[in-house]
Amino acid sequence: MKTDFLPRVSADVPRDVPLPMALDAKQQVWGSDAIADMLRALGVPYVLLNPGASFRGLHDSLVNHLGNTDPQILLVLHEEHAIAIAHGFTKVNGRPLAAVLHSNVGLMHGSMAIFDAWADRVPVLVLGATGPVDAARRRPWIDWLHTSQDQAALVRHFVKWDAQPASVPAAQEALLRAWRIADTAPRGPVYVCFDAAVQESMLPERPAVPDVARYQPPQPPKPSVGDLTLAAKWLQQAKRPVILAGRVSRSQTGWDARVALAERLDALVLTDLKLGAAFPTRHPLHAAPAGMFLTPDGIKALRDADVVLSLDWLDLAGTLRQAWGNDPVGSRVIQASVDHHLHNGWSMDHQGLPPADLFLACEPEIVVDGLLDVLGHRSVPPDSGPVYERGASMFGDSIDGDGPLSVAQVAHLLREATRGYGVSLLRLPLSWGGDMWDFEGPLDFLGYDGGGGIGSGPGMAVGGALALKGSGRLPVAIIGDGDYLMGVTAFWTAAKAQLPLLTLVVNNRSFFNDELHQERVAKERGRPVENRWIGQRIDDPAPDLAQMARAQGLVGHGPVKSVESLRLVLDNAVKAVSQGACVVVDVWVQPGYTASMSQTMTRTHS
Ligand SMILES: Cc1ncc(C[n+]2csc(CCOP(=O)(O)OP(=O)(O)O)c2C)c(N)n1
Ligand SMILES: [Mg+2]
Repeated sequence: MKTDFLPRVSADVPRDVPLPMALDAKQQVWGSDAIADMLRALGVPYVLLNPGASFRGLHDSLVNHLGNTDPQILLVLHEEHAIAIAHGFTKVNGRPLAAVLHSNVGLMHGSMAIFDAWADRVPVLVLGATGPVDAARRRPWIDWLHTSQDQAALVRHFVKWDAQPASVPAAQEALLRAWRIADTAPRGPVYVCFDAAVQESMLPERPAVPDVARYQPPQPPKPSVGDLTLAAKWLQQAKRPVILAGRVSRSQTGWDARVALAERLDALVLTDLKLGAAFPTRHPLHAAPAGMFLTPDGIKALRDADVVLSLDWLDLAGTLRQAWGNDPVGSRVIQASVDHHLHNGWSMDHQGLPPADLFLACEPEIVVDGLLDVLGHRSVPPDSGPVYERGASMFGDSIDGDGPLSVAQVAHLLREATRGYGVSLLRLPLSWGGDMWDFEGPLDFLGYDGGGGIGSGPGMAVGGALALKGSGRLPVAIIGDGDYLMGVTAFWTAAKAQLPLLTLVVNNRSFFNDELHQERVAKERGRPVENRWIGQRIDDPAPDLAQMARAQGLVGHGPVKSVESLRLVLDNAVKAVSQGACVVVDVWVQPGYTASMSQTMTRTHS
């Protein structure tokens, strides 16, 4: 268990309290002190929260029993941000955080972000509270409002496990179990709800904290030798093997192993812009620019494949369908995934059911390592080379044009301004194209939010920046104006914690994705396409996005409307962020998506 605590990120320490607070035998100990001790024993570095009376006991214990150290409280302005920040943090380094959500209303606020973390297979220790379960102990009115029967039912469909322990020992056990379940693949959020009466019960003595080392997640399963040998044989004998690099880890070792496997097999590799960077995009075996959907080059590579190795690819069935349409899938399919353990009858986030001629129920890294162990040299030379020209959309746009900026131009100017920095793209907008930026390592891009919840971008960017603080990398989030506006108050936590972060808002003054949907519907129905903007445009008045950043203590620039001014602003912004500033740049861009994104995204139900 990793119990090395991370640095404090802001200065909120309790006054007049010796830290860490010394406990002597005479001191009173409360139920929530034991819960806080357990969080410390688990090695939780930060606890995101917005306060609420239902967990005033736990709040007091974090502050006055533990001295707001290990874990440290980070205050958020909305519960959705608490989860999104934890989610973004864990995407970078795999380490789960805790978020405490006030009884029922706080959990309701946090629920979209919990769904996002679930769909992204990212662990979050979601803690909550209820008014006293014992009705005789409830204060009039408000404690009754704070109490729901089976509160976890609000989120049970998209957490891996939940509990409402009725005593302190049960709370310790629930935390140990929750932590282990959350951090066992497929990973995901868990929810533990603490009865206010348990938190506020006085204990006769400080309970012993269980030894966390004895409650570790299990070792990940390995494929059988027979299955590995068969997979290796198919791949080795394939003429045109394709690797679909999907939900893989952020580890450099895993990255290097994927490259080695692709090279050993001469396999073309496809990647997915919904997920974090998984393969070097400039590698000759990277077959096509990543997108939210397969691009035409990707479709061609997949359709030509005779063996497909899916490394926990997201929506394998839908992707194969993009290549094969209604024809039976013509290649052999090897699936490496444990995702099926999470599938339930409520959420369709498991996507369609893919064929799997060989199903290795293991995490992708384990399968890649296993294959590298058993693979010999190729017996048949590959008969296809790389199929796409890189950078087409990036350089297709003239960089010095006078008109409104395009997203491709913004990408180009950002690349210029960040030359020499190790950039981590924490988020990319829907209008991004996979050939606008090259990925050279696993932290170059962190992927999307899993659940498609607009408003997640700011919080997840702040979480990513928290995890990268002090790493020497330059955290950059590029987000849509709609996403920014829904989640903008998450940035206050970044200012408070003094996190370096550059956020570019590619501001098309619209929930533009949905303009495309209205356009598609209008065309189909023979109705006026010109009306597609109604109920979509965020204009007249255009909100002052930079001002919203400044109002929360960040540096805000913009609106920036030309190549020249963006060049200047970005130079300054990058310098400022490298020296610790948290900066938002509002860039006005013309609306537009890549062709394959707009076509596939808005396709009709036929
Ligand atoms: C919580 C939530 N509400 C609504 C949507 C539907 N939706 C999908 S994309 C989108 C537009 C996002 O706007 P913006 O971030 O500005 O990106 P743009 O489409 O303009 O590129 C909306 C509203 C959603 N995904 N999530
Ligand atoms: Mg927009």
